[in-house]
Amino acid sequence: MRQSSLVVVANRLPLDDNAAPDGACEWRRNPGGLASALHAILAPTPATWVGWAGGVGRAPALPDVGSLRLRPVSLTEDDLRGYYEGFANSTLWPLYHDAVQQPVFQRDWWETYRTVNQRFADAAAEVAEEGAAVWVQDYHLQLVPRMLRDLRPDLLIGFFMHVPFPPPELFMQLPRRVELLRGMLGADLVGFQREQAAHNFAQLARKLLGAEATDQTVAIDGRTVRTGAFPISIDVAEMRALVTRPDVVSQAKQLRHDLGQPKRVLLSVDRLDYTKGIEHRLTAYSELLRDGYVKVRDTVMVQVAVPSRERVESYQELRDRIEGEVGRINGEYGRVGEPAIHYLNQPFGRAQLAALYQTADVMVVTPLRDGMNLVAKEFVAAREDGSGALVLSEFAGSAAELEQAFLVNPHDVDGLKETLLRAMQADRADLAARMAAMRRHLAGHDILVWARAYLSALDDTGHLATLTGVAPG
Ligand code: ADQ
Repeated sequence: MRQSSLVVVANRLPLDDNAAPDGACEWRRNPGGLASALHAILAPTPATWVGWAGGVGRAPALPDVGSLRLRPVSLTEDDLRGYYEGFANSTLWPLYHDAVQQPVFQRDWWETYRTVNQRFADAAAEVAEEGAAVWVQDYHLQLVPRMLRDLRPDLLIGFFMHVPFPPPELFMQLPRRVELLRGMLGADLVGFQREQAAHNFAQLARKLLGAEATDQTVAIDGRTVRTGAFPISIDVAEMRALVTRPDVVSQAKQLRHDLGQPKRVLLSVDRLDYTKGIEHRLTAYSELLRDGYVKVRDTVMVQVAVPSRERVESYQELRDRIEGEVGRINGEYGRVGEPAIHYLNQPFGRAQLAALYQTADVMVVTPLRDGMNLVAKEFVAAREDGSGALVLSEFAGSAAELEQAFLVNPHDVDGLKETLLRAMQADRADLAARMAAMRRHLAGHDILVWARAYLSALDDTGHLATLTGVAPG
């Protein structure tokens, strides 16, 4: 068994589902955001990624991707239901997003979640060399840090939560709250998107475990676990390279032509998820059409909603509701050849997404709650000419950084309508000043800065830096 000095453990492997039979495979740009986030740093580092390859049953052996080794973890149909669709995505996901959808507490899911977490921990323990750093990702694998510490006390263990970490009032609802908290506390460093999450975590450690905790450290079992905010970002250079490519520029022009050369294009790009606020947005837009503030010939809205978690009932219901509403709005306000909303329920390549971002005049990112939201950052990075407006929910982690966006509370539909109008009518100089400030921020806070900040905080002794060559910032 080949071992690595840096191991990433995440639910999914960063692969296409259908790697070519000759073994050639590309980085998977899956709609989940995590793979796109880690792509930039791992490519040049000799590391192993432990994760599920997709599909059920025995996982195939996978070839390396450049210097990255892939260690697949297999899941059965029952594992998928109990661990992935059940505990992770029907209990934790809604609860961590302000319970905007009622979390489901089904007792038999827990055992599967625990067993699958153990399988990931065992796989990580197997591929990590002596003293290696293991970086565990997200709410699917909250028990892994402790399991790994029990197996391999020599390891440096990091955990990063991509989604919000909720306040005690919500977390306390979880039947397995103590085990989940203890699981995370197996790490040396627990990272979050926002300071508030580290604060919530400290409060819970005090309340549930009687630990001594501040917003920076939790003392437990004679160890000190460090915590902190590490807001994730995107590969800014990649997006900038994409939008200057001649084929992408002409694709963007073609898109605008195909949309009927309207005065304004509003764009939203989301995973089809109830946390993304798609329904609130549609309500606001349809009322603007009804009240005559927006005319179909002048303005078009493009809603890209990439299919997600399609076997989970609440996602099927959401899709039906959204498609019903888009149909109603187009039926009522569209004309022949001129729909009010262009709805696309399909995945896009990176170049296509870049062209879409270039086509938009107003980017509408209005989740009800979101750990970060990379789409907002991708849009800003794509605006090489400094034009365009970003309407951004206060409840997205990115709002703390992109302060010059048109910030909005998406629950307040009247406020949302008013903000959409302000963004549509803003003058160019105002928009340019806002965009310039956001682009400056992003230029200094890209994915590499994020990864270096996290890894150098994890590796405060500098041990890992010598092993991997991932130099701290
Ligand atoms: P997500 O909830 O998936 O991520 P987000 O951060 O917006 O949300 O990332 C989505 C990614 O998927 C983006 O990179 C986007 O370009 C891509 N994408 C969207 N629609 C697509 C389409 N139709 N085709 C192809 N790609 C598409 C979770 C958390 C977020 C957190 C990220 C990273 O919920 O809050 O920002 O992880 O930590």
